Amino acid sequence: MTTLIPILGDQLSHDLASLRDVARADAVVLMMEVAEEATYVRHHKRKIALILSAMRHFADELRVAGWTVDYVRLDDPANTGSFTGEVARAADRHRAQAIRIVEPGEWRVKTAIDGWSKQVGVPVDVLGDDRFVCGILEFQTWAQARSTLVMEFFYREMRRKTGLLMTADGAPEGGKWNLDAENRAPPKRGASYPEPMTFTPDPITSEVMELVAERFGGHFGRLDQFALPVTATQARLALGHFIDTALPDFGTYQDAMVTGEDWLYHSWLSPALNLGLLTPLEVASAAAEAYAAGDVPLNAAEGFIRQIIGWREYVRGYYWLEMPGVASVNGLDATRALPEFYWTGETDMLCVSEAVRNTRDNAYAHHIQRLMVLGNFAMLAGVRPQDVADWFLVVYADAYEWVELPNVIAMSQHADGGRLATKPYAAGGAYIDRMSDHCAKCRYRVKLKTGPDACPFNALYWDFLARHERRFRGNRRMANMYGNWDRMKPEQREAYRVSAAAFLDTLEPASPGWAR
Ligand code: FAD
Ligand code: DLZ
Repeated sequence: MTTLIPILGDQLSHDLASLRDVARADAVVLMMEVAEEATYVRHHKRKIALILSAMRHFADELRVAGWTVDYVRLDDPANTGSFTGEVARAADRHRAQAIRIVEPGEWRVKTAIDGWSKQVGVPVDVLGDDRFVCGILEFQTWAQARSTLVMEFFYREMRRKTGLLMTADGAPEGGKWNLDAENRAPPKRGASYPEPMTFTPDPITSEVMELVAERFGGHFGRLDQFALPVTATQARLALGHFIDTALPDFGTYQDAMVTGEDWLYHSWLSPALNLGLLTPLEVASAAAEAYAAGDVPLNAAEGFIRQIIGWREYVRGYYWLEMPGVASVNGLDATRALPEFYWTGETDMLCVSEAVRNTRDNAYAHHIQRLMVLGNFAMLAGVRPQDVADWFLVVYADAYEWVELPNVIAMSQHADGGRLATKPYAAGGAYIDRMSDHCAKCRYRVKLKTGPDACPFNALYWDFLARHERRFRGNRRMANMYGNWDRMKPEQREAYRVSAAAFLDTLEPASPGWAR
């Protein structure tokens, strides 16, 4: 009896559940390069190249490990272009009597898989993805017992579950669960930043890059200067390099932004993590070990581990809890089209143009660029959350809907009515000025509140609060902001609103065809 084991492009882990407890002689692993995955949104060229190269490397590794791998290439003339079409063809080719697959990372793909047993005529066994620390049902049980989904409490459960940064008597290392208060320093003047580890494309990656240039040349982003890890071995080297060179300062400067510095002390490990080249536990454990060895301070190790076993696991749980509804929510009734400069980078706001440049050149931007610049601007300007979500899904090498959608719709756009975040991540120019060196170099003047030379974030911020006053005035966490608004003279309030309207009028909507 032949069991067909489809492995999707973000399931590149040798310890994948579907590869366990099955005799290699009775199984065929199916890997499929399909056009639909590259075009359901028009992914960044670098992201497509990363996934195809990592898939080809992984298939070779599986063969060396003794698996029979049926690998369908994108340029195979018989390729149907979709997972369902390729699974049906392969089931036929191998006379498969069973299909086993690990649950996918996207609702769209889950819906397709749910139809396979009927369409293909073979029973399908869908296994849980135990590469995550928290299972989908486990998160649902946790969520059901609560009225609000506070990440911090979920994170503590994950610390207890993994034992990471826990003392022998079950207390958090250092006495506190969360050291975020120590992790908000502005960038240090004249600091130098570690270079992330880069990997020169080998023949497999070079071949894929040519294919991507030919097939998807019109998609957003730069393809040259590809430097990402495409195998687990490379990803582990990158992890070790990050721990040695950047992790010690990761916590303190986690929220900083510096012109021309694309990674600062961030790890750039999300593309490899989300492909499955690294597991979250392996990455978080490496940080905990560096702390135990005295190589990194607690605020760095804790801050980093919280992102992995806290936020990353939490947004995945949230995605599967809230889908499919959360994909179409629009809690702030935002209707504006995404501005064209999200694709071209052509804006005088230096913080924005820098973040778009990083995005275009590297298929990357660090968290604060995503949240407090690109996401914040879109929310303040009232951009449709689904336009924003499409953009984020296209442009980042680490973007899969399970992690992208909650971060965009719920965290950055507050479009879910505050289920994930109790208060919107809204900020004016003063925040960006405090956390970056951008404003000093920007053509807009951050200290000016209104008028054509004022930083647009200033008027947009107050205009946002005014527009949503009914929704947010009663929010205790926003009382200070409305207190400030109330203390302003009516002329000042009016000037903010006029200035915001004048700026919003200048925004050119994105040309169609960039994302879909
Ligand atoms: P580091 O700063 O080094 O952090 C370490 C790791 O922690 C990351 O690699 C990542 O795995 C994890 N992490 C940190 N924050 C989050 C978070 N909020 N959610 C999930 N994991 C987190 N992350 C993605 O992996 N894919 C996305 O598509 C994505 N879209 C985002 C969209 C918006 C609007 C926002 C605000 C955040 C988004 N994030 C996304 C989360 C975060 O910004 C990225 O994980 C991080 O920037 C990746 O860079 P890094 O590996 O250098 O991260
Ligand atoms: C993103 C992506 C792309 C561009 N191409 C492929 C592909 O050709 N084959 C594949 O198996 N996976 C690809 N992926 C990743 C899938 O979109 C991802 O595995 C699913 O969305 C589930 O998360």
